Amino acid sequence: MYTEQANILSEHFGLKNNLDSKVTIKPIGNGHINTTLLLQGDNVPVVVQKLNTYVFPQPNKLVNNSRLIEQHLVNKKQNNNYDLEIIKHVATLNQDYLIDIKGDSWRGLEFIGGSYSEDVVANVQQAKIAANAFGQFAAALEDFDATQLFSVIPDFHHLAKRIEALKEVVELDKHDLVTCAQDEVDFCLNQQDLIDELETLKTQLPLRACHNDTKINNMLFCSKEHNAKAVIDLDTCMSGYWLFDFGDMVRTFCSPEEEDSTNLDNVIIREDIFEAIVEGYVTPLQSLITRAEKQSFWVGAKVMCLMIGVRFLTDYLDGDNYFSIKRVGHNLDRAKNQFTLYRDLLKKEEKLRVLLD
Ligand code: ADP
Ligand code: GN1
Ligand code: MG
Repeated sequence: MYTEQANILSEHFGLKNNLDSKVTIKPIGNGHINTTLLLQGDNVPVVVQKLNTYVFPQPNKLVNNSRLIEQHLVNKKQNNNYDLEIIKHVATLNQDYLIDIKGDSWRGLEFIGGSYSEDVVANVQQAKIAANAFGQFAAALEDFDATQLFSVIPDFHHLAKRIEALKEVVELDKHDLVTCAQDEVDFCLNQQDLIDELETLKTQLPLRACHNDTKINNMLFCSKEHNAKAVIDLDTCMSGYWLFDFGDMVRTFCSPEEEDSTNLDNVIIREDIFEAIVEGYVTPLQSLITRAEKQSFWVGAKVMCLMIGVRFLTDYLDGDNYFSIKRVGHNLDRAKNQFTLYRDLLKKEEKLRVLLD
């Protein structure tokens, strides 16, 4: 697979010393959006990504956004104000950052070797390390002017609009699937209180430059030391509220099961992991974060567990156009999993909320 593209890309990136040099290409990671592959020729390997233009219709704007963040972090690092490695774009020999191959948009990223990503957090220590990395990333963007960023996905974390989108696909029911998910649909359409709570909160919080996709596999651990190596997947960096970044960590770190697990009895919020996220994330933000912001994290946790479930459910009913799937009903499984997690979060409110005081 992708042999032709591998040859074209390796020429653009100058990875072959001779015409008959061999290149290899293989998939890496478990991202749901782009196609991510490791390309190896005679020289250093390059991560190549076929950008998902259904999700990101203007890939040049996306690359431009990530490169602005990249440059900001490089400056920080030069001044010893950022310790992590930085995910950097690789220019082609013609100094381009996007390559068109048969209508597909490809880009190159420096491979961050000696690293691994996780899909499930193994223990408290790992949660603290990862949350701390996302906290360092957020702190480093504190003086970044987020108005420079193009809104690659407008209203990305707008719960009310996500529920409206669900209503639309339910009304259309193009694939005759609503009956397979009626309980889940009813559950989502009954969440007006959370929508209202979020809208009120937003008026009281500072807008920040956010990562917006702080799931556990969007950071890399060091293979040797098992400490944090890099925050990656900067595609959705846009202005927003830290509560969403906190919430997405809760959503993806706290469950001992993968996001698509159908073993719903095991889908729970691990309280000690929640506590580790608070400590890990807030420590680097100590001098920046407001009290209201820290308290808003509870709403962030609820919103993200529910909202990503709503998005999976919407995509299921819409015919699986957005998230990559590996089996029929995959998005419905993911949605059920997220709603289970959301319900467990609500059950544990009393114990968890105090950790944010
Ligand atoms: P998606 O947008 O589809 O989620 P990501 O940019 O998150 O794509 O990449 C998917 C996975 O590929 C990551 O979770 C990580 O495991 C791996 N990966 C991506 N970029 C790099 C890199 N530069 N170095 C090492 N691994 C990477
Ligand atoms: C997608 O790209 P990836 O796999 O890191 C999605 C996130 C969802 C996540 C659910 C651009 O993240 O918003 O929370 O799947 N990214 C985009 O796992 O929609
Ligand atoms: Mg990703």
